[in-house]
Amino acid sequence: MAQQEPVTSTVEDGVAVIRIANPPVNALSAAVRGGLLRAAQAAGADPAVRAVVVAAEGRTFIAGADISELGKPPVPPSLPEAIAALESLLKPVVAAINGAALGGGLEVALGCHARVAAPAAKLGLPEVKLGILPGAGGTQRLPRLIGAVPALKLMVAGDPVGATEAKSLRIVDEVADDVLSAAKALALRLADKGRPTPTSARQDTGERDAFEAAAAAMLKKGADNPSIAACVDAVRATFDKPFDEGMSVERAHFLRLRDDPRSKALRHVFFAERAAARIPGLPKGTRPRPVAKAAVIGGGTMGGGIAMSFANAGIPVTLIETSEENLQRGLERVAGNYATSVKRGSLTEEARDKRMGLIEGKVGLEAAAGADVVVEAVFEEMGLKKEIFGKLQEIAKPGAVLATNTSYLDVDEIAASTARPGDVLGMHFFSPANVMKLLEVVRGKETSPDALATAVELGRKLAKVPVVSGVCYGFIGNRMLARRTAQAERLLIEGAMPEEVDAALNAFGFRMGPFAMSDLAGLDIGWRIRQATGKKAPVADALVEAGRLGQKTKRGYYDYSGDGRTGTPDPEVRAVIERVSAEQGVTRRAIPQDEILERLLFPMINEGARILEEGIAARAGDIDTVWLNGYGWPAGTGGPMFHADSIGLPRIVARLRDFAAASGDESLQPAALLVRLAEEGGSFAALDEKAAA
Ligand code: T1G
Repeated sequence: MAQQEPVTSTVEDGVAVIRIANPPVNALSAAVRGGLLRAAQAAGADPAVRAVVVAAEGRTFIAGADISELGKPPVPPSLPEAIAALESLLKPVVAAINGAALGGGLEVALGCHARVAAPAAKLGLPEVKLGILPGAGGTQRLPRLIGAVPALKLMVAGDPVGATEAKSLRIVDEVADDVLSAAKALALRLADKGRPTPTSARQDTGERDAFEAAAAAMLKKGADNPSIAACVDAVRATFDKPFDEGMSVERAHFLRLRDDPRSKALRHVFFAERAAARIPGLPKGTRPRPVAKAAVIGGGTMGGGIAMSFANAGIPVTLIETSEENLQRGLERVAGNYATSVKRGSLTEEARDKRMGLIEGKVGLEAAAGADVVVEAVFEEMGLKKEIFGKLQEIAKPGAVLATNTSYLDVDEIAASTARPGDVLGMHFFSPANVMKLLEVVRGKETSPDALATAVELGRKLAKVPVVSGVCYGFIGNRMLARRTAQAERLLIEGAMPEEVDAALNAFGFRMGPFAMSDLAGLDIGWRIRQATGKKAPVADALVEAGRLGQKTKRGYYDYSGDGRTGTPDPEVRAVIERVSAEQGVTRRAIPQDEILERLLFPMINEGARILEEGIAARAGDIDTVWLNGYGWPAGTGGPMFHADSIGLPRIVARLRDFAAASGDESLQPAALLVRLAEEGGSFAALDEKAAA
């Protein structure tokens, strides 16, 4: 099949319309850059052309550089060259921004002499989220267009703004429904005025003092983010240096950051999150079922948060409880959460009212009858769940997806309690459910392909990051977490203190270590699970028995008698830990921070390898996506499996063998897959690539 030219050009009423068509998102591949450059030159040379419009086909304007090209040797022409060719034309060039103009896409638009945006367009410089900075003049042109402070704010936040805000920031000149016609008209009006002034020729970027103050605040807040420092440095050049020199400053930072492991990890995260939404092995033509209405069973913290997620996405939802009293409590909690957002200024009262209006409270399971998807979020008790699913079989309408929010229980056993196991799956939300991005979609052995596709698509609609997991105890995330939890407890018994264990993970980039986390969640949660499964954790059990349940009792692994939120080490905890060590006949030793870190992370990676070899997760990238979005894994290291590749699998295998030998714990022996990859010189990334091919 002949490849369609990604950039075409036609002359209409004296206006050369340069059209970019590079599905799915018009990324700026080498072919697009080359096409833009040639089209700009042709428009310049054509005497019939008075003005130029840069337009794009499809939903987006341009989503930026092709992220997959960032790790490869550059192919000319560079994007700055293509943009310079547009900007230096003596005829006015107007961007017709029909949809998202992100990164290099916005930089193309900034190289034009004016911009028209559709009302739904989004404009932004998200490069910091990829560990880089705008690399095609964004740091030099945007400050010259709108001032250094607002420009810096936009690139440091990385979040796009809508067309109206872009207009008030003066990024766009006009907002119009028919961007192409409006851009053509504007281009011709500009042509009447003579030679356009390129943005790069302007010099005033605002008050230096105001810039330095804003920059200092951003540097302080993002001290661990090298992209922010680079943005500040490049924007500062707009005060001190002519455009071309500023471009060199930007370029130097761009190349350095692009080749940094942090940016490689963040690019992996971008693609892993998107790949996770592709379900392997779905029969061709599988279509998700339509979801117009939802029901959530259980108005506790979890159920309320899930109901909010539906309402936030504009899907009407019925929140179901067993009594009027419980229902009122649940609805009040939801209202309270929304009130906090309104108070913080992150939600308007109008939006709040609209969302609350989408949540209807009802007593009794019968209220699930009209829903296309029912999410059960009651206690973690198999008997209760089976009873509910048994009843739902009668109540729910045919074809409704029946989801359980269980975090540990066997979804197949729950499915077996209905006569329609094909409709049953897990939708495991993370707390707080209205905030946390991760959604584990648990595929039972009977789950039908279209029910699965429905849950994954719904997850994306709810603005979650869905990841499909097979059925096993704890699914992907909690199964790996259990390994870390067990090691954290062992480290205490062998000689570490909670603050040392937490500090090791903080230094790695987790905002919370396992013990601070446990104090926040409540030690009774783990205790109840251990009671149910017959497992023991002597230190944790002793703390629970001493009434130390965490922040809620002001005492857990730490003491919270101060402000109730900041824990300090507690001699009583030390005494408990030392007593347990003595009871177990362990001679305590000082454990270095790097050993603590390896002891916490490598057994998790090992469990991840088992999860992969058992087919519970389809890709290593799915496991990374789970940990990045549900457990606070620092994005700059790409997730546990990407991190394993960076360390080198042979080292991980060797260390796991050391740990197994030292402890006698055979579960620490490296997984067969890990050993095989290490011996072959393979990697998890290569394994994923092979699976995708
Ligand atoms: N490069 C390569 N592939 C991309 C891409 C990109 N920039 N953007 C999207 N895709 C793929 C994505 O992997 C997916 O593929 C498909 O397109 C649909 O995406 C010089 C260096 C535009 C808001 O960071 O934010 O410019 O999984 O599922 O929800 O300064 O994509 O189907 O195979 O996300 O409708 C900066 C990234 C680049 C924007 C659309 N730009 N993209 O969202 O679809 S760096 C970005 C997005 C840069 C310059 C620098 C979103 C979207 P597949 P999707 P969507």
